[in-house]
Amino acid sequence: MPRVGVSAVANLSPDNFAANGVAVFPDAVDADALDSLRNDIQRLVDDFEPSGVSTVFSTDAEQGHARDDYFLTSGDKIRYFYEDGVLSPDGDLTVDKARALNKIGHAMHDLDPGFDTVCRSVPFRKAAEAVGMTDPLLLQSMVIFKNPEIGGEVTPHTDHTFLWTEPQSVIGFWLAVDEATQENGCLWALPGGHTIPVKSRFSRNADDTGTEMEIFDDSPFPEDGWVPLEAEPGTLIALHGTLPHRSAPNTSTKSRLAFTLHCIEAGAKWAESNWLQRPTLPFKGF
Ligand SMILES: O=C(O)CCC(=O)C(=O)O
Repeated sequence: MPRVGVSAVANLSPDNFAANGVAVFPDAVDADALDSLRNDIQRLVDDFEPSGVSTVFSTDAEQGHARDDYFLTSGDKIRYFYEDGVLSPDGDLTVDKARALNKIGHAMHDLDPGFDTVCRSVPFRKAAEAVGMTDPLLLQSMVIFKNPEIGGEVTPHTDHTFLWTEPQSVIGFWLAVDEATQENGCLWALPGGHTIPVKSRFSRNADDTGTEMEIFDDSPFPEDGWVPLEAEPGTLIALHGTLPHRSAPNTSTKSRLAFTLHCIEAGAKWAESNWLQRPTLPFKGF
């Protein structure tokens, strides 16, 4: 399998995307567009009313179904998801709402004009083109907070596991809004690892009441060859759907805000058993 080392991160250009499964676009989004995105994110955080959601996310076992439902019906909505451990047993927030958030998803790109503008802007469109997408559809958007001292780990995974098409077609576009470093939990990826056969598939269970993870291969991803994708604000990173990636918890005092957009090819079949369904919103392109 082709691999590059840490010192070769600079070679993760779109020209090598087929070999690496990851491409870095430095300075893709300019400072004004980033400021505007920051303002849009802040507006969503300000709009967020924790009271209803905290009931759904209470640790009470009876709330499990409501929690699954909140997630499973979020594909065509704008919804808020907490970090683990931020709720008391009664379902009350133990930290400020802005610090408690893990992410917002999953349809800002179609429901909110500010996010629509950024997602359908030249940098995302050109990046999709540069990594070989021919007829991309915008599938899901997420604000990923990774807040200081509370933002959790993202364990090694591939996006195809969660966003399954036949044939595989998903590509993730990850935008650094804040500087991302090893200190505050930057992305790590395994260049060339997209050639490893997919190990698992996450989907709705047979009676559509929750989700399940089907395991095809329970061996771990290789330990060697991972590279830290440290990124300045405005850097866009494209991740092939079968490319293993992960990030560490943010134990620092520095914020690591990121925004992601996942796209699929219009010609690929979107699985009906995928967790993400959009009954009220047909997929649209750029
Ligand atoms: O931002 C992160 O730390 C993880 C993002 C990720 O896994 C993804 O966009 O697929």
